[in-house]
Amino acid sequence: MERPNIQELQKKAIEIRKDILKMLMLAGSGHTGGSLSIVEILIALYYYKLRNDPKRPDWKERDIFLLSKGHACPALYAVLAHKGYFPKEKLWTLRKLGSLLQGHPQMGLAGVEISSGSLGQGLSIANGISLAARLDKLDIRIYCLLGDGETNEGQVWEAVMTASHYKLDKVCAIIDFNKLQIDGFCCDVKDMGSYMHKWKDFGWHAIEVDGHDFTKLIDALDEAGGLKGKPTVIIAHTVKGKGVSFIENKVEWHGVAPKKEEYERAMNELEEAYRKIQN
Ligand SMILES: Cc1ncc(C[n+]2csc(CCOP(=O)(O)OP(=O)(O)O)c2C)c(N)n1
Repeated sequence: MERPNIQELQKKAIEIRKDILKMLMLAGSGHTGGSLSIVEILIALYYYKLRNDPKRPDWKERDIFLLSKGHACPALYAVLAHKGYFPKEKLWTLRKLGSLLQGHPQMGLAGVEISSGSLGQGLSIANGISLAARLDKLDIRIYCLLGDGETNEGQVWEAVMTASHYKLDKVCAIIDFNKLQIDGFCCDVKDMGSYMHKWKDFGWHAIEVDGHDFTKLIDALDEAGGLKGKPTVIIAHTVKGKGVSFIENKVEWHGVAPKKEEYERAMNELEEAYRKIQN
């Protein structure tokens, strides 16, 4: 697979962040911090690793992406629109009555594989899809993005054991390790200790990367793709609210949208960052 131009991906990340903030500002509610932290992960998947075709969202041989931390769907919607799954204008209908772009993803919107938002379920679904694909002799990969707070859910660990028991080497979990969750730092809410040790002890291949570094993400996805006999987890260190100084690492920005004036400040910062990439 040809490696993408990293500078182009970095520019795309800024365009996506701008759209996420516009969607949220227009909606007047939604999850800002956890959407901004997953932008590079989504771009590395959709602009490099995933075998997909926006014109044929139901194509049987497509790779599957599951957003288990469904509340971060503004990021997914923006990436799907940029890829051409649906027209970009739809983004501005986020959370509006009658829109398919609700505050948590629902099936029916092109590119959305599962309805999610009730945390903890995505990895179990990834396992089910992988087992079914094995029966159907379909050579597809399944990627599941989870929040670090989400991994407090017991169901996640049932799925972790199931994936290693059945040697589901087509399953790749990615943890958005931004260290924050809804009401504080993850280590204060429920300290999980070392993620690397936990996942490895459960029989997974574990890789730790900077989740905003495209080169590292792409390498990790390639490493996961080549591994046989066990599932892979990519523990991606990220910053909640990444890209906007006054949103970064602030728990208050978990579930609120920017107001007009905050939106404009954020746009200025992102446009400045875009200029720096170009020069
Ligand atoms: C089963 C379930 N319990 C509680 C919630 C409420 N909730 C929404 S987001 C969130 C925090 C999740 O933290 P994390 O996975 O780290 O997401 P991030 O901080 O990256 O947004 C919680 C507890 C939920 N959506 N589902």
